[in-house]
Amino acid sequence: MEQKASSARVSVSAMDGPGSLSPQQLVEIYRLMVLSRRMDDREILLKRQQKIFFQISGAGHEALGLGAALAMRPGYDWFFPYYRDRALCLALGFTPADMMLQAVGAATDPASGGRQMPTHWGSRSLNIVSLSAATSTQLLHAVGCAEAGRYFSRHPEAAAKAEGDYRAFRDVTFHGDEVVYASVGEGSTSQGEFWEAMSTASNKKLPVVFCVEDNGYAISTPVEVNTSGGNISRLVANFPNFYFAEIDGTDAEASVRAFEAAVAHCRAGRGPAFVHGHCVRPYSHSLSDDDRLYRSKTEREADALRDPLVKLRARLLRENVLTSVEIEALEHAQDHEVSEAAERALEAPLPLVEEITKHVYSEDLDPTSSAFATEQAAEPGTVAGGKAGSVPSSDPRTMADLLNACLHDEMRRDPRIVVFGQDVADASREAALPEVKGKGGVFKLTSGLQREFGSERVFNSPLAEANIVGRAIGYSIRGMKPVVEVQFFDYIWPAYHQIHNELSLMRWRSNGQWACPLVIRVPIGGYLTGGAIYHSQSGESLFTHIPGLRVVMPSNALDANGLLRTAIRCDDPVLFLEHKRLYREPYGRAPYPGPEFAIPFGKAKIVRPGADLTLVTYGALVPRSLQAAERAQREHGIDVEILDLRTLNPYDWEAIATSVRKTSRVIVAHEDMLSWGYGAEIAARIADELFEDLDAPVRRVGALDTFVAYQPILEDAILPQPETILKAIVDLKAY
Ligand SMILES: Cc1ncc(C[n+]2csc(CCOP(=O)(O)OP(=O)(O)O)c2C)c(N)n1
Ligand SMILES: [Mg+2]
Repeated sequence: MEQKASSARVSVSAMDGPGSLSPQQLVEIYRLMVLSRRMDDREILLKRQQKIFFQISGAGHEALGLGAALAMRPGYDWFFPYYRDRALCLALGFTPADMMLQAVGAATDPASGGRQMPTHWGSRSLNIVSLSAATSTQLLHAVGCAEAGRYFSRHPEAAAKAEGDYRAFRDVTFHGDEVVYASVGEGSTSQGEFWEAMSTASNKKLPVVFCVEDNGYAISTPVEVNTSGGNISRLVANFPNFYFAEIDGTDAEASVRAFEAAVAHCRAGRGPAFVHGHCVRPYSHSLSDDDRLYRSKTEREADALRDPLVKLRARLLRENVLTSVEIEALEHAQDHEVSEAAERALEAPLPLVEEITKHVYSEDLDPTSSAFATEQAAEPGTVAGGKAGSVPSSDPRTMADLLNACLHDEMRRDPRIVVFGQDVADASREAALPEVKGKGGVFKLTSGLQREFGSERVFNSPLAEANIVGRAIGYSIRGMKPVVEVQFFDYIWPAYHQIHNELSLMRWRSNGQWACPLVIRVPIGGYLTGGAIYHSQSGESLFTHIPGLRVVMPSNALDANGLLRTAIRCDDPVLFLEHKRLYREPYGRAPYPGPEFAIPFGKAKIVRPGADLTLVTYGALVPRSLQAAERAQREHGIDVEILDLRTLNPYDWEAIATSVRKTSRVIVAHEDMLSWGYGAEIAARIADELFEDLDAPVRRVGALDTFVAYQPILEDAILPQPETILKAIVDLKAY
């Protein structure tokens, strides 16, 4: 990124002692304020001329952003700002030209290449992490980022580059005392993610400076509606380990002082900081809003008097720092710079339509490639990589065993892996470890990991799913590989926002600058006899519908082991769905295949070859389909070919097409509800692309369109059974 002298930061160390900024510093702050405001004004003009397509201003927030920028170190500290932080970004080194390129949506927009709205900052060289429009989500990323920084400072060997997996493309930088900045508006403090982030930062004494830019409104909703009692500082005051400052956020000097103290507290390792700045919003929320519709004239006029620009200008004149002629000259110079930036941006090349799908997934490491095809027979006598006392590989092992073995193997191989989630540790209170067996997850999948790798690498999270995924995003931004667990698929929904809007989008929206390769392991599915609604849900299509996310669902122990290894080593975010009913099933047990066994994504397995009909399925319906197919053969002479997809995104279209061309009849079967389920997409594509090869309509088998009930006779009737599948086979063959 171009570094312009005019956007350079003022050195904090050069300040003239406590309580006073030097005249030179005041002038530089004023210059950056004017530059920021004029950028907003020019964008507003361009929007009215329909040359850009969106505008939201940082007006009134400049003093806060500049205070933070001046107290921190660009390219050294980390930044998770929000859309009003224009002045902060200018002071960090994001240039007016960069901002104008964002506004026009140019190919050379450094934050997103024209994919995101303006003011959705992002810069690798400045450690400004790509932000979304979703309020407060980034606060959890900031927390994970701080945790990762601490981890690398304690385990510098983990930062080493390694070939053969995602680490080849995820460079790590750390200093040991870096501070993380994270800001939001006061309205956004109503989000649960704000409280989750504050809570974890406090609990773990993390070096995160939270900045609440309180302009009194969230679009048209005033602060007292969002915040009980109208003041967020009062509500957070009891969080331990924090440095707190509540300041006049329109006063540049107060802002610099508050952030200096906040950053010092964080850098010294004393805990997080909370700077609450009362500022103003002299313009409406955005160009799509008109605040005269909901704010009185008196209120708007009172705000105008507190405008940070107006105040600093008055001070410069009052203290004879600048004359009005000099101020005019300074302002004129900023106008000139803004005009130049706008002119250049309007002529900048536009993004290429052909490149629109670039960076949905990693361009560097393809998990479907032969690099991950290391399937090999188990060496007899090999000792499984599970917890102490693991048995030789000639014993058939369950899916739970081989997933646990894979986690052990990979954690030994890769020091960047951390495992966290609810109840995944053996015992959070380490003193108990010598005398207890250890929990290791409600399904025991992470058993023994904390004991072997320690509490810094394997630990319990708070009972908050967004917290787990949001922090994991922050860890992975720094180059680590979180392998987190969401305890039940039924409770993944608080994290869906993070998965859908952040995790899966990070690489695409930042035009490949940022990515979060990580693994979310999730027990899923029913057939539990008593699991009922909240322990039996499926819903995989809600995740395969998200571009950027890989979705895996193995049906047996060996596949689970090999696919989890690929999930961990690859460079994309992966949702790894583990069917609870299959964890310890006699079906699909296998010997331990060794620590290098991997299966590429997107390769289906023919679990039963056949000539008459193709059955495409996955997960718990694989053993049920096998039962149905055996009966179809025995009782009706129908020879069914069963494909186990193994990975749902990507899925193996070639295998489906080859089989359907052979049999000309196809059923897509899954445990999830029939309507809008995963099978709908596969069936539609078969109907579209293989129409000529079909001798019968494409059939689907799935659960009834209702929830899974507790009483076993109801559960049996709701979920597809071998008999349901058999009936579909017989009907379709007779068509
Ligand atoms: C999760 C989410 N919900 C709703 C919105 C729409 N929205 C954008 S900005 C905004 C108001 C934010 O107010 P505040 O946090 O006070 O910040 P300000 O804009 O006042 O600086 C809303 C509701 C959003 N971006 N994200
Ligand atoms: Mg606000």
